[in-house]
Amino acid sequence: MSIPTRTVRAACPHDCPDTCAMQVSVDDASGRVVRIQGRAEHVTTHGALCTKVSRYAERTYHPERVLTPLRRVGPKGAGQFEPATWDEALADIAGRLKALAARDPEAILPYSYAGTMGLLQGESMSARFFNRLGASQLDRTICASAGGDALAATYGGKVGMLVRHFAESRLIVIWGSHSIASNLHFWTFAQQAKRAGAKLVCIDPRRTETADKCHAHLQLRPGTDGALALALMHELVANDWLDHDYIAAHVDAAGWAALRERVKAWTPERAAEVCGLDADAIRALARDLGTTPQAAIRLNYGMQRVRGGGNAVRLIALLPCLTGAWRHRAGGLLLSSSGWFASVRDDAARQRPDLLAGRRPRTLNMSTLGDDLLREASPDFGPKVEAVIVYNSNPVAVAPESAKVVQGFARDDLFTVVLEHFLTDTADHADWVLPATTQLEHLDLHTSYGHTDVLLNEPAMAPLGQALPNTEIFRRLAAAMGFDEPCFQDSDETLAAQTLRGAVTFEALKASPGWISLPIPDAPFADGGFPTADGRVRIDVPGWGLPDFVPPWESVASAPELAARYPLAMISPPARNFLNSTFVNVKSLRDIEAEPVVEIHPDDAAARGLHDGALVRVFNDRGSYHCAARVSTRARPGVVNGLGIWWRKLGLRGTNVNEVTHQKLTDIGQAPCFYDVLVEVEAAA
Ligand SMILES: Nc1nc2c(c(=O)[nH]1)N[C@H]1C(S)=C(S)[C@@H](COP(=O)(O)OP(=O)(O)OC[C@H]3O[C@@H](n4cnc5c(=O)[nH]c(N)nc54)[C@H](O)[C@@H]3O)O[C@H]1N2
Ligand SMILES: Nc1nc2c(c(=O)[nH]1)N[C@H]1C(S)=C(S)[C@@H](COP(=O)(O)OP(=O)(O)OC[C@H]3O[C@@H](n4cnc5c(=O)[nH]c(N)nc54)[C@H](O)[C@@H]3O)O[C@H]1N2
Ligand SMILES: [Mo]
Repeated sequence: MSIPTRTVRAACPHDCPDTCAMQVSVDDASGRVVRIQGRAEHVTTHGALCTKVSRYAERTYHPERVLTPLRRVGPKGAGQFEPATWDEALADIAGRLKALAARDPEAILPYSYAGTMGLLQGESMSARFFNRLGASQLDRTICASAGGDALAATYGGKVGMLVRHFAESRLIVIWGSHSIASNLHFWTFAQQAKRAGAKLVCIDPRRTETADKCHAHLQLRPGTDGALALALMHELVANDWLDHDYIAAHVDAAGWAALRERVKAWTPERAAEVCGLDADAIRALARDLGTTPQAAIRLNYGMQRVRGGGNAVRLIALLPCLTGAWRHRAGGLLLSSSGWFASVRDDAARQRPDLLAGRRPRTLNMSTLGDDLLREASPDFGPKVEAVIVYNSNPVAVAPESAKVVQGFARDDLFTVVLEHFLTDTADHADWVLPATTQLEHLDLHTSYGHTDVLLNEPAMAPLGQALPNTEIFRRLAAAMGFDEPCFQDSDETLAAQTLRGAVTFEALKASPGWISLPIPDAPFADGGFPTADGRVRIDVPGWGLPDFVPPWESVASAPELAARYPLAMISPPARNFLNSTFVNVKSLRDIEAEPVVEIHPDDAAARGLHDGALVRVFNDRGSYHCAARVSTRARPGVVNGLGIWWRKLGLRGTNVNEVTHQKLTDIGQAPCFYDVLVEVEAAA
């Protein structure tokens, strides 16, 4: 047996709060990666990887990896390509982009998200390229901007508790998160707390495996979290479970005086009606929050994918400020930790907004891609989108209202370039597919939105075939375009050095075990000091006013006429063994998920004559998709759970759950409302 002789420090690149520290073992003789493990010494990773990422080598060595540039030879969407050389690809792409840019560079749109969360293979050389070009800018809203903007307005930044301190909490409220599936390494700390006697409460319309393991589950209607938060405040006030000293010292006084009036009307009975909960369950939760020191909330992004998601986050974020839970390091709230990295990340040095040279291109919202690809030029829109360059994202599968997204990408007059590992649904629509490296094949740096460490990812193996890092692809494209600024020659090492500053430098990271923890106080807001202008938590936000309950776009209560035709609310949280649409093509993982499913409550199934396993059609005016019915009390009556996000071509009849989602946006942050949807379900013909 050959013994691996080399280990490489790595970081998990996926869009997940855990950002694990990994160790990659490489067989020295063959140069092949033979094993990927979690680093035992890294506190949050603690030696454990999820099922998906422990199979990362299977993904890298997948026989269907794209390993040469591919030129389209069939109709758009057919996925028919022929191999080409890099020189041919770059010359053709540069020629097309130059011609467009000569007319109007804003006709060119970058489209990317967090396929890798790496600071280098994400927005570094790519951002320089599009800034220099003067292309349209992209507002990256598809995941977290409702909650993120709300949190930043309330606390002054995307900051919160340190995740490891949840292990000491006495009460943990898991709010809008299926932690076991999507934040596994937080769950480990929650388990420690549970073993030490803590109470765990889950707030989720779906009875997830996480909910099963909590002491209480508030199975509310989707999009009603704001009403619940208002009723909790009502109870905190009514029972005087308030930390008056903390409020006086650290909370926006006028805002609280006004909000305190508003919550008077939000009795538990009123919220119970809106949320579909039992008023006593709301009272019990308020009592727990108001009387347990070391009460912690793990808020997550699942609850903000609805019209009122931003306001709900503003309200929930206030709860630990009213009870003074922040006084203890195991109390408070964590939605995102990404704001803690502001002092060590030099985004301007990495992305070079100065290359815009005074131009101010329009910004398009990535969540309305379907509409925007179908728009003609107009004075308020600007030029028609004539080219899209996609990297680190699979919009045909993940963007809302797929029918329009597909129709847009099918346009014969749209020039599409996709940097990818695989022929995804989006790559199938490309004029050119360019082979990108995976995390095992390139250098990168990572910060996190769930913990507070900066991680190093060293390349473990040579790139397969002709694959290149995103950075190198944009470097070569810049050269082909004739961009001669010296910053387009910066190597990945140079980019890495430019990216970090202050307490964490690239040199220090290279000399570290593979990560450096930010120096953050144990109980960061015990004495207030929120990163707002005056250090106080903000309730009344200029331009927004006081936070309030904002009802869903689509629900039985808020859209009764629509609900007469489409009576079921649908949410579409991720399937556990996929990461968004990544890993759907890894057979061992797809085999665990077996087929796309919609969970439906036994009463709703019976009313429609559906049995478990039946092939069903889920539909509304926007579209329909096929999947198997899973009759289960994991679904609330009146709510169906369409687990995502399948590749269309690997699902049933070439569609997925985003056929029925819409492009209306959240109250704050211009984000999509994936979990704010009405549908009907019927047996499929
Ligand atoms: N295995 C796995 N892990 C992932 C991902 C994945 O696809 N697969 N995705 C990653 C990404 S991109 C992200 S953004 C994070 C997301 O991580 P989280 O923010 O934790 O989101 P989800 O796990 O999607 O959890 C969403 C939960 O919210 C519930 N939910 C839906 N609507 C509502 C509502 O109106 N109110 C409340 N209270 N709950 C609601 C859903 O039923 C679901 O259980 O996870 C990351 N981790
Ligand atoms: N209905 C519904 N829709 C949703 C959601 C939902 O819960 N329900 N969740 C939403 C959320 S939270 C998010 S974050 C978005 C996610 O949407 P996306 O960001 O599009 O995420 P993925 O589907 O994982 O696609 C990422 C792609 O990037 C590629 N990739 C990975 N690394 C690299 C690299 O280094 N270079 C290049 N060139 N490519 C790379 C992968 O192969 C993969 O195809 O989806 C959203 N869509
Ligand atoms: Mo996300």
